[in-house]
Amino acid sequence: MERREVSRLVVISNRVQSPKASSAGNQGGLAVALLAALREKGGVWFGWSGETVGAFTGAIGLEQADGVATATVDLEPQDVDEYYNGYANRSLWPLFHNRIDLTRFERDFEGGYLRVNRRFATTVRPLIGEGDLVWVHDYHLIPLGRELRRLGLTNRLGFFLHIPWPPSQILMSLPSHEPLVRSLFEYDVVGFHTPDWLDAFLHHVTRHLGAVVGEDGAVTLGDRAIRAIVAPIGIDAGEFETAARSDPARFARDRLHMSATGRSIIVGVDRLDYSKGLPERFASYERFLLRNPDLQGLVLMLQIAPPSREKVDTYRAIRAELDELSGRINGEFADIDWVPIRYVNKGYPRDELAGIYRAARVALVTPLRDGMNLVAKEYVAAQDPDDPGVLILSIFAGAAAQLRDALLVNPYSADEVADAIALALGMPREERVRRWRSLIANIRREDVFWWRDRFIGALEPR
Ligand code: GDG
Repeated sequence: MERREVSRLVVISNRVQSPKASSAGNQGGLAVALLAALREKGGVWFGWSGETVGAFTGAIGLEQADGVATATVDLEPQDVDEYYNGYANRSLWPLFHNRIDLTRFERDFEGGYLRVNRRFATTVRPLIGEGDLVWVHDYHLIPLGRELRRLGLTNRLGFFLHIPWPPSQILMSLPSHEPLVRSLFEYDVVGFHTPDWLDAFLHHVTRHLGAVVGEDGAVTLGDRAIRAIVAPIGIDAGEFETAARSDPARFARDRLHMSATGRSIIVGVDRLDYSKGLPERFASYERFLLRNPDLQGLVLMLQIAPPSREKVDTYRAIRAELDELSGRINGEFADIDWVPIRYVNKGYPRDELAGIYRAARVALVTPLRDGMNLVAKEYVAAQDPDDPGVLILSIFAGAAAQLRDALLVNPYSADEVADAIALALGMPREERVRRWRSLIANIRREDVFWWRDRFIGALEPR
């Protein structure tokens, strides 16, 4: 057998992004970066196909496109209910976003989560060669490392959490939180977006599990020592800056400008998710309109919010709440030739999205809690360097740790956000340019390739 000079990369995540989507321009930055790494190093991306079958078989669907191999597996409907819609999106997601009020704890969910993690491990195990680096993504697959170790895997194993790490008192309301957290010690490297999420993790494992942080930064629990690192994800800034100058972007921007008839556009783009602070955002905008009657009729807010996770009741509830709220605000303020909020429940191709960002004088990125938030970075990258818009950013988005020159706000305070909107709309060009230059410098430097290399650099054997 041919000896491998360099280690291959095996990426494992809940869902796999098909390399075919990249030619259609539908790929997010994460997929672009991981596919590029897979292309360079060779290897495979493994995950759920998104399809269901009557009974789990473990049969792998292999695809090879554009120099990258993807391997997918179908799940049973019960797996999807308990693992994906259940434990991942009704237990872990709300809890890790501090929404204990929306969190459901069910033994069946946990059972399904562990079962699917075991199924993933057994299915992907034969695809992993000696010396391959294995990089597991996100909250769906926390115990996967442990399941792979149980099957005898000794490779370097890394885990990256894309969402926040919760405070201990919240985490501890999760039944079986302890084995879940302990399972992270089966990895070699565990990564978070920000120092805050890392600190919360370190606090928990040292205070509640007796782990010890060594001088070299290694975190030891029992006979396992791991490295816990900060690696903030970025975007493919170059690609997005180019997209913003493309024909489809220009077309979308012109269409929006024409329909706005000279009004200043305030944009929001979010998956329809309760963590994104959309009702609070609408209420802040309403406060701004009330406080600035002279500006009524001169601004409009465009909120793009493609629905997500519609099988989960809390997502249906937030959708109904926003329908009601946007309708009420529009009813209250609209005139024969003006509607204050355009609320759109559909997604747009990436290049058109770049044009929409560029058309907007202000972006409102006001999540109540967010691991990072890539929309903030995309908005900045899409701006015209000579006449850029202003980013209003929640202090509770991971991105606030890097984007210090945004207008940072507390999203729970309608007054504070309303003030920031007024400030942004009146901000002189010189200040907009100064802030934008500082933001774009960070976004270009700490891009998605920098993030990937930082993580893989920590994972590679030394
Ligand atoms: C999780 C974490 C972390 C949205 N609408 C459209 C569209 N989008 C794209 C955006 C952006 C992506 O979806 C959303 O990314 P975010 O980072 O804002 O949020 P999550 O989906 O919650 O992602 C988050 C991220 O993982 C990465 O680690 O930053 O904190 O929660 O790229 O552009 N894309 C298109 N049309 C739309 O209408 N094409």
